[in-house]
Amino acid sequence: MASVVSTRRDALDVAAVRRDFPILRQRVHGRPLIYLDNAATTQKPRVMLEALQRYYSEENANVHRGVHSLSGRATDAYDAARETIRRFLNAADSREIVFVRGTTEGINLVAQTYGRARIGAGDEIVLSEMEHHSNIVPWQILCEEKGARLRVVPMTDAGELRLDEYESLLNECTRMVAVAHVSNVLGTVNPVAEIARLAVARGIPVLVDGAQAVAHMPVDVQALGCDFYAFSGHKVLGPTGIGVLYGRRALLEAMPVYQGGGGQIASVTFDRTTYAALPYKYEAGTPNIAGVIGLAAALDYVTAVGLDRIAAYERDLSTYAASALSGVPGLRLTGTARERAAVLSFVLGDVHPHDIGTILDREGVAIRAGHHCCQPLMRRLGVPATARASLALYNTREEVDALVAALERVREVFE
Ligand code: C6P
Repeated sequence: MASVVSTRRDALDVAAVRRDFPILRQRVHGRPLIYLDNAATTQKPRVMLEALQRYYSEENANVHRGVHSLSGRATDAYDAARETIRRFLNAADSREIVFVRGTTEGINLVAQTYGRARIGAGDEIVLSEMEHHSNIVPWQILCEEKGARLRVVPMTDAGELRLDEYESLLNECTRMVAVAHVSNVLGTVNPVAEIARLAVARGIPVLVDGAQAVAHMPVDVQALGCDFYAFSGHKVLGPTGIGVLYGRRALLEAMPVYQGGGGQIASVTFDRTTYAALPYKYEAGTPNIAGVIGLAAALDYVTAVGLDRIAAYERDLSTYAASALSGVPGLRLTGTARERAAVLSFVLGDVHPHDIGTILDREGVAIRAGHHCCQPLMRRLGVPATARASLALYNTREEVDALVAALERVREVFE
């Protein structure tokens, strides 16, 4: 369990949290590591690492297959993890939780199953201008195959979706709305409950890309009213290679299968295959058992710390960071929406973001530079790339100060 000992009403004890993350003790180029690349992937708490170690050293066996004790124990842990994830998302039923490799696969699954069955020539899929390639390309592949087309919700210069424009894009041809919960570049928290309400009222299903939300705020898929919600384990303190697709049960029941293979069938003859019940119908092949168990441990950890508390802590830290960064001469933040998560993208004069990233690395500060898999958004912003600092529950004001000091070094180099 998390070593964070305090009641849920207390503020987050960041020093205690930091002790739970062994990697944060290391030095890079002789300086303490300041890890501000959490939107790319988060660091892992000891309890998660121990869960992986325990699984492989004490419980390793295939699930839902063996009659032996070890397989029974692995199966119990695997099934219990699904229930942990159901609770984490407040899904109505654990059969609505499908394990996938990550957000990307979750979205591809919906495009290739629901999309291929229900979307045809002349139909429209509504996305937003700030989507990650993972929530564009799978739909584009589908559009090319079916003769459907993408419609794009524009945003304001501050990085807020134009809900009036969104509503006017919904029509009798709209077959899907797919939108990010939180932008990985702008930090914008989109009003997905409102977006879902407007679509669902017209009978249009809504997929939410939750990659950048789940580690930073409580997520309740029933309250959001969405039909699908996808996220990646590695962005919420869990392992890589595991993710979750939540799907509303009636839709998952009706959709065709995704991949075929062992574990997802009811019976097979050379003439015909019938499929297993939910969620196994979508989970062909030996699953990522260790990943699932590690993910459940990670979610238990963030739940123990408290997502409300994490959200409040990160809001405060993000406000501090935005104000500190704004004080750096020549620095311009891209993304100033009113509702924002702790993602801060910026440009600094005409210094290339890759040069910023490289110089910051020499100071021990890890950020990301590039297009962040959002090339259409970069075009909208009128820049080829940005530098991005993305914060998590273990980051501190001192680390933000170190980022600002390191940016001063960048300015000195380029003056
Ligand atoms: N964004 C970033 O540095 P995967 O690769 O499947 O775990 O997640 C894809 C993905 C989907 N949607 C959003 C909003 C995302 O931010 C990401 C991953 C990382 O911003 C890597 S490009």
